[in-house]
Amino acid sequence: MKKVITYGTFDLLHYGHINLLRRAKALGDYLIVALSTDEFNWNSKQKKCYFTYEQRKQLLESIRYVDLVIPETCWEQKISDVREFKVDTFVIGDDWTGKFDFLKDYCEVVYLPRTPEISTTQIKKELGVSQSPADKRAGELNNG
Ligand code: C2G
Repeated sequence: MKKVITYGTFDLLHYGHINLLRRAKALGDYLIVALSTDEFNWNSKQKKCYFTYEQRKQLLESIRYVDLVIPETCWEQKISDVREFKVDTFVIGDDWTGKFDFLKDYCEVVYLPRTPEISTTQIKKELGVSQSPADKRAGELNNG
């Protein structure tokens, strides 16, 4: 069984996330999603999620491509995750290209093209939801 892992916040789940998860699953037989906890999002990504970890976990677990959801509590857990779950392939969007090449010593590393026109930050902005520092920065980058 070929095992794939990916990491993310997946807040306000949208079709860009689904496109990523569908393509990630197509690379193997079993897809693990390491879902950023509320604490990790706030402390390490300055992201304030609309949905709690438990709500985001429930949404991900209802997706046919997802086989297991585990918590992502820190940047440093990836190597131990790959080893513990005997992962063959690490997958993430190409906004992270190069950032996780160190995992090539442990598994295949694949950066997939993002779905360009949609993002949680954009949704929040268009709905007039108050933005966290990370949201503001992402918005500036998108408009840069
Ligand atoms: N994504 C995508 N297309 C979009 C939006 C997101 O392909 N329009 C992908 C991202 O590239 C990522 C996944 O969906 O692979 C989840 O995106 P986020 O929830 O924004 O996750 P991120 O904050 O990038 O967290 O340790 C890694 C981090 O936890 C990744």
